[in-house]
Amino acid sequence: MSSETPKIPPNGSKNGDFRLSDANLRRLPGQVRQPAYDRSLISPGIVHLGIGAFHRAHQAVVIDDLLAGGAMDWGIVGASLRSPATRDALAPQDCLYTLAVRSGAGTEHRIIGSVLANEVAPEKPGQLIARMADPATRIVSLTVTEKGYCHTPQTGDLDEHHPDIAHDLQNPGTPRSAVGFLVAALARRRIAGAAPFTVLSCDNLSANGHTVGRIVTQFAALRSRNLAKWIETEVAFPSTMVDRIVPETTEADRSAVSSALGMTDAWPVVTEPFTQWIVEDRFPGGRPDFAAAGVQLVSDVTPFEHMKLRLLNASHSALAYLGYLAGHETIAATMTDERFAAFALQVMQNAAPTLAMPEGTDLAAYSASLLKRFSNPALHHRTWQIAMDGSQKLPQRLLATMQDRLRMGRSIDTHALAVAGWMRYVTGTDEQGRAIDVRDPLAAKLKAIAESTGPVADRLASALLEVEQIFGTLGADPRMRGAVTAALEKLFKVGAREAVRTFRAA
Ligand code: CS2
Repeated sequence: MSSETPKIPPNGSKNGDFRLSDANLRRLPGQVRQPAYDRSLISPGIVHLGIGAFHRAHQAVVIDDLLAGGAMDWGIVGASLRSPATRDALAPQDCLYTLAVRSGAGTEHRIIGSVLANEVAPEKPGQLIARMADPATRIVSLTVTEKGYCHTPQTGDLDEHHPDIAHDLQNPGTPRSAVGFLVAALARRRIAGAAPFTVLSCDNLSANGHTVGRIVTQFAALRSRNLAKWIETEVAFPSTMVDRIVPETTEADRSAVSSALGMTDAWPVVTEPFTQWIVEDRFPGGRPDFAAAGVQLVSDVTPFEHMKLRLLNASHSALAYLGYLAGHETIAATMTDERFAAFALQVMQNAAPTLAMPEGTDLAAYSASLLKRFSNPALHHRTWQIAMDGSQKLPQRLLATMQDRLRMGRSIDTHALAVAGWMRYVTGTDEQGRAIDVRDPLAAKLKAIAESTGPVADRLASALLEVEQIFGTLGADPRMRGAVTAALEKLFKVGAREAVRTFRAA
């Protein structure tokens, strides 16, 4: 989810005089797949909050398929809640962009046309609320990342003291947070006597639908009891499991894609061949025929969500912290060290007994496919990018599994090494003494803790385990303290590479 404005001249003069646009589609090389529908006939049915790379490589592609199948009133209006960069890059391109699917076998380019407009929330918050309040909007979906929910990850409750939440309660007509926008638009619909939209969270949160429903209702209750009641009874918040690896787009990606197109695309997205979307089928206001585009519709997404968070995202985070500390820039590079790959598999295998999957789910095959995906040499997925926002990610990725394993009387040593990797990482200094650019809403607090304890494993581990927003009651468990302290001691002593290489679970 890029935030930098791409350095592309507005006239696209890097690649001849052409810029990707509706008018220039006819100039594209034959092998570049194009929207198979007349874009001028499409109208919006979805507002998407947080139009970053992930959305554009995942949900927007599904919608592109559905538009080609005739679902003409399900186009997307994207919204950025912070920066105008996406709008600035895509507006001169009629919101078209390239999906570049990369594997060892090469790259396939496809132009996606399902995004019809881009709102920039801070510029015109009222306009975004009006779009969401328009009865034509039947779904409001979100990819605002874990921290975008302004909640306490450990409990799933709204963080009433979050500065954006405090602001939005004071200024309900000009909100900043996703939650503030959802509640403002729902309130508008309620007053107008209109049916609500369905809220579709597509972030890697545990029980994402349930969680966003709870946060929205808690926020609404701070405004009006009746509004909260109406939301509770009328609004559907289906949970979803989303999966596609989408690294941040780089300058190199932009120029490679633009060369392949023979014209400039200021903001393509680059991804892997794999894509999966599992959605709970609760859409009182209607939905497109998702299944026609390969989306799996289920009545309860929880087991799949847990499987993905505890196998994919957990091992991803483990590789990110330990791989970064060992000097690896990308996940694929980390995976070339077979001890790291074995460690990632061990994280997955440790999570498996904590899952209750529907019959026929083959977790071993799923794990094997994850290892393959992580090893995709064509994806430049930085360990640093995945290491971001650990305070928001650890609970659902690693800690929930540890809690379950402790309950089952099993060892937590494998996960403890991953958590210790995070602790070592958030000290802000790497193994060579260089600064780490730690991005996390709690970065300052974590750094202050690390400075106060110094690099002393037992003191640092104890102090970090006391951060309740992250660890809850697990932090006080002596078995947790013991395992994490031992792992951190080892990390300080021998470094991440050696700690992983010599790791043997008890
Ligand atoms: C990654 C995810 O950045 C991260 O934290 O673990 O974005 C991951 O790539 C996706 O969830 C894959 O579906």
